[in-house]
Formats: sequence, structure tokens, C-alpha cells
Amino acid sequence: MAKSRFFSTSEGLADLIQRIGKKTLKEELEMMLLIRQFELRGEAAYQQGEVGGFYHAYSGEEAIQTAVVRIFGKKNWFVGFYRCHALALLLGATPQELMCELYGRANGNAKGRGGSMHLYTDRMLGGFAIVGGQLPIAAGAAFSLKYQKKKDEVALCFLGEGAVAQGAFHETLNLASLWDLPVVFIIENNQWGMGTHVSRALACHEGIAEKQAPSYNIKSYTLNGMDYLDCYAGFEAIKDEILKNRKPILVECLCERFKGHSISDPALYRSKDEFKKVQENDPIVRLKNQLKLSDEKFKALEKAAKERVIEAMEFAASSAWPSPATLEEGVYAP
Ligand SMILES: Cc1ncc(C[n+]2csc(CCOP(=O)(O)OP(=O)(O)O)c2C)c(N)n1
Repeated sequence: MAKSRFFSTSEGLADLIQRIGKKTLKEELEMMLLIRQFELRGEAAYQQGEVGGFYHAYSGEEAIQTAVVRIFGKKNWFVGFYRCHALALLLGATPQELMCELYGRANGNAKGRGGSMHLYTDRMLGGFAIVGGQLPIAAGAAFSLKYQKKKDEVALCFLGEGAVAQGAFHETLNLASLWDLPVVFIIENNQWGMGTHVSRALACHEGIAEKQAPSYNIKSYTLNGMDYLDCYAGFEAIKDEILKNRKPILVECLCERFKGHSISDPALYRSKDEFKKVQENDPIVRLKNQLKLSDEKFKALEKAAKERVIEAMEFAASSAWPSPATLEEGVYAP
């Protein structure tokens, strides 16, 4: 995997840790642990038949969205794709309401009707199942901010590198640049689109952001998505820039997917050794080490996160199913 091209040019690690503060970083570690535990236990519930539909875990990629939400704050427009449990958690959805959604219960995040890929908060516009479908929505959100002259907010759009080959990616970047829309497009490049490696899907697969951005006359950044601190430092600079210039930015976060594409993908196209190597580069363990946190303290944080998720699962399992009488509610088809 290519190295970060950002952090090495920035301040030193110790100075950065001191500037952010250990208390904040511990909170970030707790958040990343909550996301990881949510994914692990959610997948287990799926295997036991408690959860239906699709399930795309964010395991391995936690550092990216955790840093984005920390740097930008919740008061912006966020648009994600189907790998969206973490984003909803980070933006304030409770583990209870999300687990209820996965379990298909009436008090779920989307009233039990959307499931894993369709999660929302007051500032999160989804959860999109169509690859690339979220980009025009993010541009629209950025347009609304510009139209309303809201200068302190932006739109943040997450996508996988698989979306880069879609027409929607190119049309949206073109329009966003032409119209100076305040939107950050964040490519989470985990190198795999389902079972297809990026080298077989994209003609330009190395340095995606730095090669695509100039053709739309926008600026790009490349970050190490496996390193919370690199993401923190990078998104800090990106925030400064977009708040000043109010123009789109394309970011590529190089990262790893710890599992198959979704729960139904055993990922037989990657060897066990390869997965082992990938998992040795765990962003959670990296942050623990950067903070010099003892194993004992780390285990206590992990246990607390696990207990929160188990509690949410118990809550979901005992929650009511949607009433059939509500079947036609919230349906907008004419
Ligand atoms: C328009 C469209 N084409 C194909 C699919 C099927 N599909 C679902 S996920 C996926 C791979 C996308 O990979 P990527 O964008 O890299 O995101 P990742 O899953 O790796 O996070 C594909 C091809 C789809 N949902 N939408």
C-alpha cells in the first residue's frame, strides 16, 4: 500500500499528540472501538439469523470517518454509501436505534424499513446502495449551502474507489468545480470493489485523487486511512482550505478492508496470509500504541464498548416489529 503523502510533511507525531490532547485521543479510540465492536457483534447477530438483508462492515477503516467527524464537527451535510454504520454512529445515532434497524424493528433508525445500507441522522442524508449514487446528492447539499450563503458549513461525501469509474463521479466533480461548491469528496480506497482489485477496475489506479482532481481543476490530498493521526492532520488542513476557498476538494484515504466485501463474501480471492498481514496494520492498535496505552487499559475500553453493543442487541431483540398497518406509510411512489 502506498504511504501517506501528508503526515510526513507535517509536524512531528509527539507534537501532534500533545496539541490534540490525550483525553480527546482516548475518546477517539473509544469511538473506534465502539464501531469495531458494533460491526463484530452485528455480524454475529446476522450469522444467527437475527439480521436480514445486506451487511457491509467498516472494520479496518475506522480512523477515516472518526477523524472527519472530529475535525469538521457534526454540523455539516454528510453523505455516505452502503458501508454506513460507522458514519451514523459518529453523527449521533445510538447503538440501540442502529441495532434495531438491523434487526428490522419499528424503533430502528429508519423504522426497520431500510436496514444496514439506509441509515440517517438529521445531518446524514444516507446510506446509498447504488455505487456513485451519493455524489450528486452531496453536490446538491453543497449547492444549498452556497445558495443560502452558509459559509461555515460544507458537504462531506464518502465513496469507495469503485465509484471512481462511474459517470456520476465525473459529472459531479465537473459541476462541483464549475459552480464552486463547498464539498469534500473522500475516496476510501480499500483497493477492492467486491472481488475486483482496483488495478483491474481503474485505468488510473495509483494516486487516484492526485490524477483525477487536476482534470476538474480542483485540489487533491492523499492520506493514510490506517492512521488516525494522519487523517486528523490531513483533514485539519482540508477544513481550513475549504472554509477559506469554498471550492470542492478530492481526498483519497488509502486503507484496508478487514473482511470480504459484505457478510456473504468469504473473500476467497485473497489468501489467509494476506488477510493476516492486512490485519496487523490495525488503525485501532496503531492509535493505542501511539498513545502508549497499556494492554490492561486498552482491554477495559474494549470491554466497555462490547458491553454497550451487547446491551443494544438485547434491546433490539426485545423491541417490537413494525405493524403491518404502517406498511404504506413513508412511501413516496405516486
Ligand atoms: C451502479 C452499481 N453498480 C454495481 C453495484 C454492485 N456493487 C455493490 S458494491 C460494489 C463495489 C464497490 O466498491 P467500492 O466503491 O470500492 O466500495 P467498497 O465496497 O470497497 O467500500 C458493487 C460493484 C451497485 N450497487 N451499483
